[in-house]
Amino acid sequence: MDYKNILFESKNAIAYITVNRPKQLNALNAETIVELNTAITIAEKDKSVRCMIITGAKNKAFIAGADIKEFANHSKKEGEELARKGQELLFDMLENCGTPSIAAINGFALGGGLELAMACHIRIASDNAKMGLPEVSLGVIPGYGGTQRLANLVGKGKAMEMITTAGMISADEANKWGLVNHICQQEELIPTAEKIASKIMRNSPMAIASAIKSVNAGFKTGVDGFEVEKKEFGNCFGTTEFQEGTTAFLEKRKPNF
Ligand code: DAK
Repeated sequence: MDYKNILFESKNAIAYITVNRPKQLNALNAETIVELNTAITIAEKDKSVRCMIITGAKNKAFIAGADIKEFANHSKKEGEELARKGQELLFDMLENCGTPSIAAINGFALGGGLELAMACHIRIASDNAKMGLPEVSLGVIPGYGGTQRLANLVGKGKAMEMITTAGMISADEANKWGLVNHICQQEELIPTAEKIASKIMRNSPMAIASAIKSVNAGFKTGVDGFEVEKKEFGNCFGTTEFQEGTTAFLEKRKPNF
């Protein structure tokens, strides 16, 4: 598969997905969204891939938002359709993907860029990173799930402030607010993501996928997260991974998932 806007490689059970438009600070255009969807779908289907790390090329930006040149001329109807399609194609599918994803935020993560990071399961940032949802400064609102996911992550009050001021926050503030889980120096960003990935990869992929589904269920309107958890818990029983996990414990050895 040839990609124009992203780099995609799998190594040691990790899929590395890098948005590669550094001249535009890795701004997300429609083609990039389709390529990301393709890469994530391939990574999810590949059972040898146990974790994804998503980042931006070079050291200035993770993703500086949706490509402003591209979305400047949409009509009202097109806007709603594109938001719906984009959310389904990339942001929702990434959040609901059974393979865990880590956003390695290596610089500006703005607008659609922060929305993509928020759709990942875990976020870490380099200490130079800056994050914000500046959409209202352009006369739009976050359209890729940002109003919902930011409020879920940092609480309604802080989300309201970030969205209505259109301001940026530092990596340090993002860490204090719970928007990112860890911060580190830029050269440590990918190694830190890999360390988290290696911890994840010791565990049962099937149970991880069930856990992701259960956690996400609690944030969906009209879905009872506790019910989903009970069902997913039950589904784990009788699986070879559950057998391996419990047998390994009783035999005092590491499980081989
Ligand atoms: N789109 C297109 N090009 C961008 C860009 C963006 N978002 N961000 C940066 N660039 C380009 C710049 O135009 C510049 O290109 P040249 O002029 O060199 O050709 C190059 O990247 C370098 O940028 P700067 O020269 O501006 O670099 P600085 O260091 O001076 O400033 C900056 C860095 C990140 C503060 C600045 O570039 C900036 O403010 N960028 C824009 C940030 C922003 O407002 N992003 C968009 C947020 S709104 C939708 C759903 C969702 C959305 C849209 C549509 N639909 C459903 C349709 C989401 C919208 C957003 O993301």
